Amino acid sequence: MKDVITIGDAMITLNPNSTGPMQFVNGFERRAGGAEFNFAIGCARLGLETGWISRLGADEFGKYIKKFARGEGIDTSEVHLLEGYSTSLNFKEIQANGSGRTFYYRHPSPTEAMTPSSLSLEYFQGAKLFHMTGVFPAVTPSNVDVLTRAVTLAKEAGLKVSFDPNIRLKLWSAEQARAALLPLMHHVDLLLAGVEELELLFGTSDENEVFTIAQEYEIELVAIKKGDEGAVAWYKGETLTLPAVKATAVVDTVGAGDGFDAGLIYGYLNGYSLKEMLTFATTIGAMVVEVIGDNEGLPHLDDVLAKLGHTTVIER
Ligand code: KDG
Repeated sequence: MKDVITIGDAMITLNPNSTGPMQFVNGFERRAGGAEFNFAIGCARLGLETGWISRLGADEFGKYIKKFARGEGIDTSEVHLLEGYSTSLNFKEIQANGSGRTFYYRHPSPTEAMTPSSLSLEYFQGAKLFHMTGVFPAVTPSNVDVLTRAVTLAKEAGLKVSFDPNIRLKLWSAEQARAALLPLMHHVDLLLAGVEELELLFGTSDENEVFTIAQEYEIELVAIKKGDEGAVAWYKGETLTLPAVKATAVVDTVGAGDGFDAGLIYGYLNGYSLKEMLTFATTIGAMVVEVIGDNEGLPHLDDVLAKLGHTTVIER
């Protein structure tokens, strides 16, 4: 029985082997990434039974990504390799401080072959939570209808719905994002967003205003991710602000938000208190930025428990 289901594109990620402007990078390492794919890996490493719905090209890269997901223990029965499509690519630029830019080669994305009827109610039945992000509908306009169908099926099957807007302005405009994402907000139980995304969606990132808007949408939990300033969350009438967990070294910030989401949802599904949930999520976010790659730093459950001082690691 699955705990968590998500839907999204995945890409071969080309990680630069030197920092600085991408046009001067001479070598890249082949890895894999994609917001929802990273999230699925994060959940699986924490021990959640995770299903990922996607389409990849029937090429060497598609085969690699599907095997990678399977190797992480993710259910890939709804990941199909399609002839006539190339698996998407993502070239990364990384600055010396770990921040960076992304250069996508994902048009057309194999996920554009999906239609609402590609989804079945059975796949959602028995699961606990459906996680969606703003990347999947941004990749191709027809994915908005697919996502709407997915969230409708999830609700019909009684799942909670979590949503990370993950707004990528390289993929669509702010207006397009608002038009597609705001109608989905009525289905959302957990909103996990960055400050700029809240500004873009709601016209404010003021915490009290955001929490009031969330109540109008009947959202149960809101977590605002503030990067190195930590996070603030609101749940069952309680508001909590936590400082960022200090990373030993910030080498690559991509994927931290996906790790945060996986951690928060792990805590939510395991009945954690707000403080425990947010601590777990921010700790994972900090662990991700210490490792190069979009998902290589996503920890296993034991690693997080050790980092939080709940267990000890025997190294030799
Ligand atoms: O959240 C991490 C993702 O941003 C990265 O793995 C790939 O940019 C990406 C995307 O659009 O999914």
